Amino acid sequence: ACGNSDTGEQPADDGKLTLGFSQVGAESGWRTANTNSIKESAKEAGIELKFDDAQGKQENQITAIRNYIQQKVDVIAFSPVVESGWDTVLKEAKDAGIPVILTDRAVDSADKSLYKTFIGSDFVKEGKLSGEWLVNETKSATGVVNIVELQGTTGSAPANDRKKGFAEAIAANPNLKVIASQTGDFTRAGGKAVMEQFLKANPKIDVLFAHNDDMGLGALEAITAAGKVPGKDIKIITIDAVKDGMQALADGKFNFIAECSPLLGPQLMEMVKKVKAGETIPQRIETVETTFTPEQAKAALPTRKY
Ligand code: GYE
Repeated sequence: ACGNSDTGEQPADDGKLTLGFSQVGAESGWRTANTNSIKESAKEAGIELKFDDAQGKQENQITAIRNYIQQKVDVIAFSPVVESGWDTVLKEAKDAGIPVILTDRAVDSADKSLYKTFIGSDFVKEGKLSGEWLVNETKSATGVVNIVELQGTTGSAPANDRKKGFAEAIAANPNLKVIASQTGDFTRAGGKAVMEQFLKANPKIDVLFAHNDDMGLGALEAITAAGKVPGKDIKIITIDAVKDGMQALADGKFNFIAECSPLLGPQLMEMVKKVKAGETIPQRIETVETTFTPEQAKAALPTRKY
């Protein structure tokens, strides 16, 4: 960072790069692992990190980004809670000459010059892989298969894209029907509360598709309380593959998980350095990930880092 700071803070004039990062919040196990990854890798890379937790609110993220612009950080990175509504603040950063990197979630801005790159998963693919597993699992089923869906945070890229990918995949079998779909906001409490309503309103639920592990874990409580056996009476598909989710899968309470890696820190720090050095970087950096069955979860758990 350079120049005088009028915020009362000491400017970092030790030659260190300063990164301002605005995080979504602390809604899930995934998010905690993501925050840890960013903090640890900043330290390892010798980058000074200014970190803000927006508590799930877009307006808090916009405020944090404006503060980073004022503080003249070298690079701004953030995980946008929802997809739309970013053009104005992104233009402000661009006009101030501060490069922006998107991590984890995308924005829907038409002007791609507003950010340098987007590092993160292909959420449509995660939804598709989940749906394809179900199509294969139910290929010999004769009657209608009733599915309930717990969506992530309304308006967020992972909720929009996972829903889309799943719907596209299950269209392959007209017997697969989504009978209810609502947001559980990516939290355990949300997953539990919405699953309770689903169970009350629908006597026959065959499958739960939850947009993340945490909502699936919350739903487990509702399912058990309703006297049903998770993983058997109701098959459960989730996304993320954090430790608690993997444990539920290994225990046979979940049936399938599409992985979404939260370990984005090292790539982010690498790109921060490249951007500052004036190197061109790819517009899109896609995270490599896999899927897990119960057997694969058992094998992977002992060395799972998050
Ligand atoms: O799947 C969920 C978290 O944006 C990929 O956000 C992330 C999602 C993740 O709350 O657990």
